[in-house]
Amino acid sequence: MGTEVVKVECFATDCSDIFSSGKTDSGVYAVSSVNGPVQVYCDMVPSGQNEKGHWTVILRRMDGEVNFFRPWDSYKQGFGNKDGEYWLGLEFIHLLTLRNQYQLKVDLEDFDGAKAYALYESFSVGSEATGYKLHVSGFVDGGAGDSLSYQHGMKFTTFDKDQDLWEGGSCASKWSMGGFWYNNCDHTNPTGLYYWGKDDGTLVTTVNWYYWKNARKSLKSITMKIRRVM
Ligand SMILES: [Ca+2]
Repeated sequence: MGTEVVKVECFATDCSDIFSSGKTDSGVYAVSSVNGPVQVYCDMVPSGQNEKGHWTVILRRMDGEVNFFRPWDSYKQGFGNKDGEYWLGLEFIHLLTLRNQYQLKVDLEDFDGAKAYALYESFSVGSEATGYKLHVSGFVDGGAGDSLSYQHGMKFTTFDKDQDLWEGGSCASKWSMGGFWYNNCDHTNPTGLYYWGKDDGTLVTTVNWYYWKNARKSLKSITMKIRRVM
């Protein structure tokens, strides 16, 4: 990991504001929240012509450095390293998507170097009173297939707070996975167990995105990032 560089932009609500202020390099920035500054990683790299970056990263797995098998409070508040692996926090994500409309992009890379993405034109997270319910729609295929719509409308579940539809208990607890919007249980689990290499595509616990390979193939990296619809 490189040295973390924090650039405080207290007026900014997200990476779109950071970008608009003229800071066009990817990196860790501080944005404002009701509880003071929050550090986020801003991905400013455009993914196509006529497109600017300014994505606010909400989840990133890339090397297994951070333990994601954590309780409800951790997922509510956020954890990890903003220049490495982290989860931004449900409360902050909820407040962001409450104030503005966002789209979601999920970037994937496997251990063979292949890349793909999935885009959702609309993304929001409800309040804690709703169970931080996931709203995701408007899938656009970037080669990855749609592994998230199955979990649309689901409440958030951790090993110590079961709000999923699996009757045998909590999906997170059963499979030693991190918190996520589980249904019965999932077609993707970005907070699953990190495997440092290839596997046979059958382990449900690996960080995976089922419809990319039609298999539970362990991913090298997965990034979930959101961008305000301007
Ligand atoms: Ca359950």
